[in-house]
Amino acid sequence: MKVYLGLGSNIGDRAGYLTKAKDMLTAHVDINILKESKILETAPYGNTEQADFLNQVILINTELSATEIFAICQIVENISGRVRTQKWGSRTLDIDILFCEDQIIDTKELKIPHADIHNREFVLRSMLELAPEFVHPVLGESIQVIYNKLESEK
Ligand code: PH2
Ligand code: MG
Ligand code: MG
Repeated sequence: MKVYLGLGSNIGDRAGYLTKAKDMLTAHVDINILKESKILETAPYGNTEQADFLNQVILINTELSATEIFAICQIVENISGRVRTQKWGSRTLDIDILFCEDQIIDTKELKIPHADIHNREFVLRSMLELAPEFVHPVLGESIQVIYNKLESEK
C-alpha cells in the first residue's frame, strides 16, 4: 500500500526532527520511502500564536495496515519528545497519515484521508509536487483541482 505522510515540526531542531522521523520510519523492515517533497517553511495554520513550521510530505510503501502505521507514527512522535497538551499546539514532531491509497476510514481514533487536507495550503503544495493527479477518495477531486480551489478562495 502506498501511503502519504505529512511531517511537521515547530520546536527546536525542526529539520533534525524531520530527518530523525524519516530514519526511524525506514528502520522498520516494512516501511520504504519512495518519494519526498521539498521541506517547506510554513506559517502556523489554525492556532497562529506559535512558531513557523517545517513541513514535508513523504510517500511510503508498506504492507502494514493503516492502524499499524498510525501506531508506529505515534511511537516515533513520542520518541521525538512530543508532548500532547493543547490541540494544534506547538510540537517537536507531528506525523499525520494523509492518504492510504483510496481507503476511507472514519473512526474516533483515525480518520483517513486526514480531514483537513483541502484547507491546508502547506499539505496541498507538497502533495502537488508529488502527485497532482492523485484523487482524494472522499472529495472525488484531484490534488491539482483541490489546490486550485483553495488558491481561488484567497
Ligand atoms: N499542524 C497543525 C496546525 N497548524 N500549521 C502549519 N504550518 N504546519 C503544520 O504542520 C500544522 C499547522 C496541526 O497538526
Ligand atoms: Mg497535524
Ligand atoms: Mg497529528
